Amino acid sequence: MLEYIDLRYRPGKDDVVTQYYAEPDGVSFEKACEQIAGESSIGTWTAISTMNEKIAKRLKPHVFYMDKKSGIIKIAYPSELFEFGNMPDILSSIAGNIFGMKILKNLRLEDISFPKAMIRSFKGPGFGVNGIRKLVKKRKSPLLGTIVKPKVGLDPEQHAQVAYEAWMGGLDIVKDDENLTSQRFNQFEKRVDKTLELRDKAEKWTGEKKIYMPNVTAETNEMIRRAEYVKSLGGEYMMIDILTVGWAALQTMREMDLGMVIHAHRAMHGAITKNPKHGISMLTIAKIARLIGVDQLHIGTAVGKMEGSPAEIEAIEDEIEDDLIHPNKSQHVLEQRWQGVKPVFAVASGGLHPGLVPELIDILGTNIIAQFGGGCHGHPDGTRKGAMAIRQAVDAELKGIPLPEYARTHLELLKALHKWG
Ligand code: CAP
Ligand code: MG
Repeated sequence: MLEYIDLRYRPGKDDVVTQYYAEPDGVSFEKACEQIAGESSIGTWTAISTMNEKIAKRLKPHVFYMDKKSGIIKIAYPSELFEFGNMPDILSSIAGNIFGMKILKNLRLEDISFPKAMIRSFKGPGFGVNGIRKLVKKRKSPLLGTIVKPKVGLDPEQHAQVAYEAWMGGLDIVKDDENLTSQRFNQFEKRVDKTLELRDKAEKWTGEKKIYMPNVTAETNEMIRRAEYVKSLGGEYMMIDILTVGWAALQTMREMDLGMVIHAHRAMHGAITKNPKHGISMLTIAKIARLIGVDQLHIGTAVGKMEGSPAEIEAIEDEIEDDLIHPNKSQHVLEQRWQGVKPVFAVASGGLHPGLVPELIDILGTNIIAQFGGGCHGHPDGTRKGAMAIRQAVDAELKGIPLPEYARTHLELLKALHKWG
């Protein structure tokens, strides 16, 4: 009989460590812990004749912490259990069958910590925060962007024109929406041609670096083809809906080493992260995305239309940006030493408008990419003025001037505040 619970065990440097929240259904908490540890590693529902002491000794996990009251369990898995550099394999173990076991009412993977050697088996971000700041030529202030709206519906010319207006109004970045790929009325290649053409024009007129992030999300080979197309036209970025394409596809895009920045949109994360008792935390998803190697990741806004408490979002931001070893600083559940893996740029997007800028910067700081969709194109005087209002709000905040005061001499901001508060 295998026994996984060992509260005296201390995780070693080669262990993968996970933290779960678990609610048993009809069994004791101890039994639930045993089953979670077993099903996610070498066990099954009953003792088996094919198991032997040798396998068990080498590969068995240890439940080294459990607290019935809070439902928290921590498990250390020997890293030999997993194929390095293979994220689907790792997740099929520690985030696989266990979510479907009848003996659990709820189960949530709250956090995960990877050992150094496993971290090294993934590429990590190619650019990271510093690489992107160098590319955009903005050293300190937040990078400002918009999402072309309506999400889907414009043709390539209209799309490019909206992008142009946003750049001319002062934004650094324009991106496609998560559900715009290559629709019949807005084909990928045509859109990229037109939009990059107007990007060049906007750069010429403004003297500023302008970024376009085309959504390459598709079947993997098609995604590669689209990314290569963007690169052939002088585009530096690709946007990927990382959860709908899947981790293996994302990993392929990173391993291709195209020398392009990867912007990670997290569409569908709510299906996995939203229930606080079940699923996988956004923190865990963010760690996996960083390990595979996205450069920018949507983490929520704390103040906008989407899910996520300020504390949770700050913790995720800290985690994806932490490239140093701060043994005591971590607010996270499990400490992970990233050892030189580049930090990821945090993207705040969803329901943002100029009036929310002070609160946003107060919570997340200035080392963020802030994106305004409706909060740009919904401006009473259109996209360009909307972009101007956003830039004015950020300028005011960086100068320490209250928005209503700054708006007295900045009409675009005044109109935005009037509309959205
Ligand atoms: C923002 C956005 C983003 C969501 C995603 C949108 O537009 O482009 O996809 O915010 O949320 O379509 O809604 P708005 P998250 O500025 O018009 O809201 O970053 O939390 O995953
Ligand atoms: Mg969107």
